[in-house]
Amino acid sequence: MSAIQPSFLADDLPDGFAYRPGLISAAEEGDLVAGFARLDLKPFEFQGYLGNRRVVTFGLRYDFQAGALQQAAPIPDFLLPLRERAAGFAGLPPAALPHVLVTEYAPGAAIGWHRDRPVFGDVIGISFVSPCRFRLRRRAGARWQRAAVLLEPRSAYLLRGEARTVWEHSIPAGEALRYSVTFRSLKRPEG
Ligand SMILES: O=C(O)CCC(=O)C(=O)O
Repeated sequence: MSAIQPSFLADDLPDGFAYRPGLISAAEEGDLVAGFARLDLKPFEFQGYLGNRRVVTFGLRYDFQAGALQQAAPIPDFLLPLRERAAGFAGLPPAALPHVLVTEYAPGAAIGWHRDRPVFGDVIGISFVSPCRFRLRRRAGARWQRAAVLLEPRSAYLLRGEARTVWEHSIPAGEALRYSVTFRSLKRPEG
């Protein structure tokens, strides 16, 4: 495997980004990956374009055409212990994470620069099978300020605060299969 090193320096850490290696054990990872293989994953579709990753959403789903959240199939039982773990990492009750997205990145699949939809609040991502480079950037005048971190299998990251609302993130195409599970809370009403 090529040496991808975490490149955060203390000053570079986006405010609101947290990383936890080893959120789950290798045995738990194996069971979850076996569960992913039974899911009805479909190519990610955005405004008529098909992405090269496959996804399935549970709980609540963001409908890109309607621009709104809609009810999706209930979160499968086998994902509930993982949701508890993700919620504990983020300091939230599990019920505060009503949305879950399972993504399969085949070799060569990537996700481009984006911020998650504003209807969502905190974002917790858990990585499976192989590592990837998680890149972050934000505008700094005419330039981009950039940071990157290695996401190891079985690790979790949290996007909250500026890391969530100001910084964009992306994952370049990898050489090996990777899965991720993304839990999202809902944005709290202003006030
Ligand atoms: O695979 C990941 O961990 C990132 C997923 C992501 O950024 C997204 O689905 O918006």
